[in-house]
Amino acid sequence: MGDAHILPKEKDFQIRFSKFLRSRGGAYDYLFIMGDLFEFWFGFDGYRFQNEYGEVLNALSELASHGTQIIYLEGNHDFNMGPVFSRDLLARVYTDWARFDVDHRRWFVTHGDLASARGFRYGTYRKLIKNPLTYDLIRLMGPRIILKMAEKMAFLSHQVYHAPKAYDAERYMGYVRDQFLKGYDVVIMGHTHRATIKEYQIGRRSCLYVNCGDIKKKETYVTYHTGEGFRIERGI
Ligand SMILES: [Mn+2]
Repeated sequence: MGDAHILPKEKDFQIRFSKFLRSRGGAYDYLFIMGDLFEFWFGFDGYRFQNEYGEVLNALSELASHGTQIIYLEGNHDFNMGPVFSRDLLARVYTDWARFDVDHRRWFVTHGDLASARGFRYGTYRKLIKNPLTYDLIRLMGPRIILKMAEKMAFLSHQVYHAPKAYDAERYMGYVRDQFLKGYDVVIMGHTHRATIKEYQIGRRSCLYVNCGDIKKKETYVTYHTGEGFRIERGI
């Protein structure tokens, strides 16, 4: 699941979403959070985001204590998820992408912003933002200032990222195809907010593109069961 872009003020959704998470306690071995679960996150040591997202974090913590391993793929609204996610929720956090070998198939898992650069040198921009120096600067400013800034920027980022054609579908699918050509059998992404399961024939190999959609507005997510495969789920 991913791309909920939860705002601190959206307490009603947070309560509803938390109930959904709690209802899944013990149901899954793994929870892949595909990025951009929150509208803004920068992990400061010792800052636990309880005022902003406490309800959701407590529900995730309960899931983890029921034995679900959380895996977090950082999106373009997520920075330094480690302090809360790795430390408190014992999640495995990946900044760019990850490979998993599941039931004899190779999965490539990433948020998707790296795939959707619109002619703009997004990779360079991403490295500039997601680097230790920038993180030091953000730490210097501290959570109070940064969260205020993020609140002001939320509107702007919504215009940039959530415009109807904010991503280049052709480029995006080109990136997916590149992963198939590298030998991956399954490519799992988020970012587009469009839940998808689609098969591609690459030579003799049958490959699968999976997108979890968004769990807030469209209430879609994807499950995987050994022996059954992937399924788009609707409604939380
Ligand atoms: Mn995104």
